[in-house]
Amino acid sequence: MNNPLDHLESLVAEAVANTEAAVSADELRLAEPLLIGKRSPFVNLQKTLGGLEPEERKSAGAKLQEARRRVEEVFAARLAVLEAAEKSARYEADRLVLGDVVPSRVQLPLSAGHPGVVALTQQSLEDVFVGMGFTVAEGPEIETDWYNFEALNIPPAHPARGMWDTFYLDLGEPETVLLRTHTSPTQIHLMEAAVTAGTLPIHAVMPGRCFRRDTPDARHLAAFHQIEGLVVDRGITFADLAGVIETFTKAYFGPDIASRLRPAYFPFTEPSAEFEITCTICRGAGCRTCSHTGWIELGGCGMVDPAVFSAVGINPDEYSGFAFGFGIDRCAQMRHQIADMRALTDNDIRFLRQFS
Ligand code: FA5
Repeated sequence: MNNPLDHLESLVAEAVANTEAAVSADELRLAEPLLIGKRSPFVNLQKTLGGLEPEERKSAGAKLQEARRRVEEVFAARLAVLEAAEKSARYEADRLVLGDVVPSRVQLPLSAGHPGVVALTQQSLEDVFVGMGFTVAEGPEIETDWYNFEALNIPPAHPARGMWDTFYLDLGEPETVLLRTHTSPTQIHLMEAAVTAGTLPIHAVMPGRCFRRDTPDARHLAAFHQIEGLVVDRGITFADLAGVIETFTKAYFGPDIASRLRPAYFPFTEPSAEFEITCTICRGAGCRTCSHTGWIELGGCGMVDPAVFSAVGINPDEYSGFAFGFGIDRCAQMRHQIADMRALTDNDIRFLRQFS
């Protein structure tokens, strides 16, 4: 008896040719049952396999499935092409052309908008630090694992990775490309560039957007902003760091707001500290925003760990340095006494207008 799959290849070729000949997505969808669906030759052939010996039936079944899958792939690709072409044709047809828009005779008051409170805060922070002799630099929001973690002395599987709940991107090897969880990777870019160009020392601040899988609440957002600081020079000590933090706090928040450093742990600084200021909402009395402690954590800081210097090729016997990083949204919140940080992203015009 003839093998029922003798003509399989020509059936595939015919189905592919018919699929590719379709000129509209609707035409292709209508033809689906005949090409790959219930009324297709593949389904008819499947029924004829019952007469074969069990072993033969198994291999013929697999061949048939494979052939049908090939046609299904062509079908899906053709449908995607036709749908995309129809969509752009629709957009093109909807485009407004000169003459479609008739000038209104009603005079509307036009508002040009203005920078939001976070952008304004970033500008004032930059101004304070530029006034103290820092330059301003920026780094990418998408980083590799090396810049966000490894060069900062956080190797794969290190428990400190748990300090940052990361959004990974589906690019390259799994968990190698991510949305930066802090602005600290910009320190690495800056030090690498200074080593290459031979332009050490560094006195820079680096503002920018960061991303974490944090549940938004009164003090957290999933997309927020930090400003990083880095000083690398000969003879830098912890006293320089404490002096910069204190000078900044007084310059930005005013003389009645105190700052304090508390011992903390960051893998890329040693020793490390947390930098807190008096809660400006309750003036230290305790409220919901500061979890009734009277203090708000602005950020972290410490002396650059020698392991970080080694990762970028700076000799830790010759240079020392300090780094700090704190939340710009948190600063805006404290400066303007905003009880809940989520107000920054609510787009409520009555809230936004206050900061023009
Ligand atoms: C860091 O991100 C370290 N890179 C800071 C650092 C830099 C330490 C240099 C040492 C040397 P931390 O995870 O604590 O540390 O975040 C620092 C600050 O960013 C926080 O204190 C807070 O002000 C702000 N921040 C962190 N997560 C959020 C969030 N989800 N929403 C808003 N602000 C946040």
